[in-house]
Amino acid sequence: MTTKHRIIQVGSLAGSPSANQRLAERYDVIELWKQPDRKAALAELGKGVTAIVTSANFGANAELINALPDLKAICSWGVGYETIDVQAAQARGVQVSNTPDVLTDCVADLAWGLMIAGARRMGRGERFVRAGQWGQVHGSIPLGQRVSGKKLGIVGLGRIGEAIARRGIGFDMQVRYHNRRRRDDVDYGYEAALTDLAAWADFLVVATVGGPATRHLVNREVLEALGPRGIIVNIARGPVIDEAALVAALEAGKLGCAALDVFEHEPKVPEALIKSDQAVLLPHIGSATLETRQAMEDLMLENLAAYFDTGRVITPVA
Ligand code: 8YV
Repeated sequence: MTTKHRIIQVGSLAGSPSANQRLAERYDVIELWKQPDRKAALAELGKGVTAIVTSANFGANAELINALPDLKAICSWGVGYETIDVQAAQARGVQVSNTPDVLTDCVADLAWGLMIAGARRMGRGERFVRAGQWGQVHGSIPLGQRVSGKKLGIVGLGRIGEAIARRGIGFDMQVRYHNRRRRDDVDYGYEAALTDLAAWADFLVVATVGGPATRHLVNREVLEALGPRGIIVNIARGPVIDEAALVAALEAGKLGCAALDVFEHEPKVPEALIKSDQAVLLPHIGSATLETRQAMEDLMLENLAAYFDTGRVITPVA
């Protein structure tokens, strides 16, 4: 009888169709989130653990990594990995994998859903109908804004940013982008200064990575440059936008609309946004389709199995 590899699962992957079950079937899983004393559990059970399964939600910090003397691989469910201490992992020769590509289209689709919902006031219209106001009050909801043919600014032209940009061509939009560096392999216009991109754009879509390097990249100046009719969309990470500045700009009428799937302190959402008709709010569901969550689960499990079979994960983060 072969013994199962011992792994640590940092949190429950309840948003995945069958990840918890498949992990439990294949591996000797220590469910870290169920341990009342995490430090004591690691000291007692950590020896012999060769892999961690996690997600951006749960992360893997240096303390966890260094508490596991036999650790060789960290396999994350999801594309973002700003909460995993990759440096600490690499210093120990631990491989880190994520699940790129498989979620790109669904996240890009959701960005477009938010753009259209924001511009065409779909949330407000839905609330109006559900409240039984249609036919009860004079008129309808305030006029929205046209989407087709407008100017689309992308903050972060990576895989997801590009997929959002491609969809813009189908809507006859002009597309420009801001990145740390100009890309030679795309035809979209480049803006070296984010405020310039915001001043030009009708829609500014945040698709950059999270983490300290991009925290509050979208600040008061950027939001005010986008202007009173401008629409900001975020499908990336909440902290990329200075949320207090966003609320202030909306309240002062200096920004047209915020359509958000992610928040600075999620799952907490500022009361001012909840009350605002200028905001469209979703609970971080960019990748949340059956097909994509299944594909993320499969790729996470394939990375784990590949490490155990060949010594190499398939999609390393760097
Ligand atoms: C996940 C995500 O739902 O992949 C990512 O980086 O943001 C989402 O797809 C979630 O963050 C995993 O924790």
